[in-house]
Amino acid sequence: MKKWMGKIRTLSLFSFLVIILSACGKENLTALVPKGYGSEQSFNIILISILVMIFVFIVVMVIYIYVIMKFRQKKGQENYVPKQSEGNKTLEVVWTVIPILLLIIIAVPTIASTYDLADESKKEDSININVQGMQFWWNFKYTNEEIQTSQELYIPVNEKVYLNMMSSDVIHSFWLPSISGKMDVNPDNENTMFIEAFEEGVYWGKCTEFCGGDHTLLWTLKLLW
Ligand SMILES: [Cu+2]
Repeated sequence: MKKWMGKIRTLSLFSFLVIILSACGKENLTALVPKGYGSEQSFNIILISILVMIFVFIVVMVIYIYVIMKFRQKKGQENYVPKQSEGNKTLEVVWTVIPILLLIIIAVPTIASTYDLADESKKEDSININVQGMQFWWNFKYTNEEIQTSQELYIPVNEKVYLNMMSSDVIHSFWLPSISGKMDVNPDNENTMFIEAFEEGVYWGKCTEFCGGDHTLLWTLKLLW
């Protein structure tokens, strides 16, 4: 088989996979279309990180291509040794300081939103729900109302709702990708996080800890208004 035919076959296979896989997933089960407070914060940090990475990629590629073009060996220069730049203090300072600045650009919003999402100052005056993780389902107990639900969690729009989470067996991880970040649900200590949704709808949740054989089953959870 000719070489180019193999390349075309590989390319067709990958194009086919891209088309098929791009339709995967459920609506409201993605952190890339944020519809809640926590997921919006995560999404903004993802965007900042991608922009920083694109900036680094472009700068590196421009320098790389420029150096390849400008400093390639010319005819008659086989034994020519160009001026060596090792130990150049200015260059070393520049390529140490630039990554530090880029990391600060990512770190500041990340740390700010980590503290923001851990804020419990409004917990007392908000709806509190005790979440119990089990193999393989979730139980929701509204602490101020005499209501319990399982698998379906109902909350109001644009209001912070605090989830006090514990597991009755193994470690689970509670995640509503469109609404919030993840939180581990442990058997021996209570973890708290708040969720706030911006739009009415049905959202889906996942346990992201491999909590047992049936981990992949049943793990859909609805948020209804
Ligand atoms: Cu689980």
